[in-house]
Amino acid sequence: MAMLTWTIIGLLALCHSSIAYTKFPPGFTFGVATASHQIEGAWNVNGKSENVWDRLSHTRPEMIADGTNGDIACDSYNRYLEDVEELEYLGVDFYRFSLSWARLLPTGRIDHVNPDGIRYYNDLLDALAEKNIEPLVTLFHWDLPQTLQDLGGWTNPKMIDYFRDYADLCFKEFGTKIKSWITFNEPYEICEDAYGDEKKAPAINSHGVGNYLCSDNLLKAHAESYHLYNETYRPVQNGRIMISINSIWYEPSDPSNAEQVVLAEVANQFKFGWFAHPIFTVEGGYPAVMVENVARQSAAEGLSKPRLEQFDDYWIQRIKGTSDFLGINHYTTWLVTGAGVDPTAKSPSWLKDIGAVATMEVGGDSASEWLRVVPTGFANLLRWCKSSYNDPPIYITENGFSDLGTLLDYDRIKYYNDYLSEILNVIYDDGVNVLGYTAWTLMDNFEWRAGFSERFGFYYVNITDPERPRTKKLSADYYRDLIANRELPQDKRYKISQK
Ligand code: GBH
Repeated sequence: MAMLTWTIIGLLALCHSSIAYTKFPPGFTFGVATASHQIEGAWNVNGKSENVWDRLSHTRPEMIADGTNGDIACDSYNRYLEDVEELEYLGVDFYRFSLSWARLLPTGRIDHVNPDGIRYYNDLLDALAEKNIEPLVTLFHWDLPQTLQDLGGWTNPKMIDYFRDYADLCFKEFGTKIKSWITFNEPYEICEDAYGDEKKAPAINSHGVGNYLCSDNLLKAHAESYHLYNETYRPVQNGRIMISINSIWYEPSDPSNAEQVVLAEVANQFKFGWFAHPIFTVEGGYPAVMVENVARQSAAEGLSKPRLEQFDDYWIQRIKGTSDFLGINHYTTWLVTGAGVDPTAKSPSWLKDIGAVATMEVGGDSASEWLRVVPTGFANLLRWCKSSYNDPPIYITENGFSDLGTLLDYDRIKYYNDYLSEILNVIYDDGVNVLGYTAWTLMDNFEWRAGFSERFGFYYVNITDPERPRTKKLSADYYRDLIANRELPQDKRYKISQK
């Protein structure tokens, strides 16, 4: 009997290990990401104007954890060839980086193009082409020209035209070299953290109001630049264009608690659905539950009009379907514990409008308070995206892990390994159409309000040395092996035991 039991356990173990996928499907591509303000430096050099992060870090340095700023950052403006060497070592198929609006258009508007900005990005693009690394380029990764912020930034409807003009310039100047575009990086962070709160520059903190003005304008600006590309540039340039939406994925703390299940879905609609629903669903527009909740709260506040209103039919149609792929930035999962107002919520606010309380007490930790290690949450998010958005083709446009900068970064390796393993699970078991993966990030860089205190890179950057030397971490070798073999590395030196 004992013998039989052991045989069965052995067989089960065998079966189990044979379903731990390690190989990526043919055609799956790998890249690594950065963003202009986090790496370039040269903040006031050769015609670049001030952006909202320059302004915040210079005038309110106490708002940056370690008092650093993006003045020099990784000095990629001068050292981009070192960046390209690192990319070559990793062996990536593509490099995701962003363009600095204030470097290209110092007034923010199209009236004056800065030739040095055009030159800089052409030099970078040529260096990438020489190494056969495809560019995946973000138009807006948070560094708004201060001139446009002075006019209200994303709360001003004129931003729809200004962004379209900026996109037009980029398509025209770089479109023969760039075949893959991302309009916005993480609209949630822009609207909620920067306008509805003070977690990001310009730190407007117009909670419950500015955040929704922002989303109205940002989604329209996205749609207008998509249509411009689609109608004017795509026929000759043959590229593709998408948006990258970020998630904190919410799960019920107790999956058998029906109220928590419903509230986790509400939270996901407020977070991911806020920007995904208008673009990726058949009906379009903001999620119904979001419109209803904000209307109910607004009425209770005695307002004659809700703080967020549904788009009219023209805009619902105009915004719908304006992304060739669903770009997902994903790092972590939080747990919904029940109904109510989160104790940290301001009034009014997006957080109060949700009407749910969440906790970060889940998974392993990282150097970032908000980032908990929950690989299964990634699989759940991806399955949810497949069913909520009609099985879209998906690119993971960011995923990564922070520590304090150690070179033997086993925790980062394990994070990548476990999250990538979940991607394989959903590809093979659930048919989720994930086509590519982007790791955040190439090298330690200016991590916004965390400064350089939280580090996400494959390369360590010494920011006390003017040469900004970069030192390879062990995770760089892990990612290089992964890409070379299109398979999760098994090598003992990474200290990961495959399932
Ligand atoms: C990405 O944002 C960015 O695109 C990238 O530039 C950045 O360097 C990278 O991730 C690493 O952070 O605890 O309530 O203050 C990730 C989005 C930003 C979501 C921080 C959670 C903190 C929430 N995350 N945010 S809170």
